[in-house]
Amino acid sequence: MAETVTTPGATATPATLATLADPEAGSLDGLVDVARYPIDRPGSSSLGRLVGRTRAELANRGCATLAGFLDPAALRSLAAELEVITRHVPILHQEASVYARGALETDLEADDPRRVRLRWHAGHVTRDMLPPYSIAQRLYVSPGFKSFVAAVVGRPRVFEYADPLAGLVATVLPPGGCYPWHYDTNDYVVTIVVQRAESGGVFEYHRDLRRPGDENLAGLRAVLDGRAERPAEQVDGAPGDLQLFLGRYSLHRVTAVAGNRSRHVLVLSYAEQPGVIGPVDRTRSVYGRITEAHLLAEQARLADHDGLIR
Ligand SMILES: O=C(O)CCC(=O)C(=O)O
Repeated sequence: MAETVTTPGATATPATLATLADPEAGSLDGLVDVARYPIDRPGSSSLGRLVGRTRAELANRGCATLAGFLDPAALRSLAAELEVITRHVPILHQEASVYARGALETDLEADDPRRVRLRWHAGHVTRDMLPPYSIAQRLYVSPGFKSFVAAVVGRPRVFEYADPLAGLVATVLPPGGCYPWHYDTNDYVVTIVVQRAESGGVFEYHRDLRRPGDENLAGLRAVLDGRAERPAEQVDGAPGDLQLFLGRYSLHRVTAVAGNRSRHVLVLSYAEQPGVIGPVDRTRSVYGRITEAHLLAEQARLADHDGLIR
């Protein structure tokens, strides 16, 4: 007889439970086109070849695209889920620098390009808005998916964020919306296009504009002034495509959305250590709000501060 778990008003079978986010289960079947992208076959030569190809593309272009990564039915469910949730998402008009770290900018010279404030016009479906049965949550916690990301970025393991808002978000760009030039706080980010704009809404980047130990302020100034040495690279992914991108060193943006349809992109971020919670100033600036976890993490960081800038 099938094992059952009784809840008020419902009887959940193991099959029902398997449709909830769970890092001990997390089957990829029905989420990812595993026939084309065999990330559910650890140790197989087909997965080894896929990892090798993706790593090479990331190394050559600073960005790798896996076309048609999501299973078509999962993509339809994800689009429908986001369509409902985005009705509750505040669309913010803000100004922030490429770091969105107001607290660190006040000590910089007035003409420092790191102080230049750019216009953001976007909303975010944050992780706390996504139910555990959503395709987004199930994919984010899946061990097979995390192992694949770790293998591609050359890390032994990657961890989910502990941040209640960031880590798993969907960017929502309404008609006229845009995401200006910025750097990410984490080394790499995984995105999945869910709904394209009618036109515009194109992802652009300047590969490795900064490097460890070199902020390249002249290069940043040139991009912000519209006189970059080389044109930005562009990626205009189709719904269901997965993109891996090195956003800590490559300055990037999304161009203004034209037409009547909003652009929705799922953004999955992983960290190299467990327990990562974003800083209060950046979280407030990007998402328009914070949580108690952000305040507690900030207090812990301050208590642990040795007086040096980090
Ligand atoms: O919406 C996108 O395509 C990318 C969003 C982005 O730039 C980011 O999350 O850092």
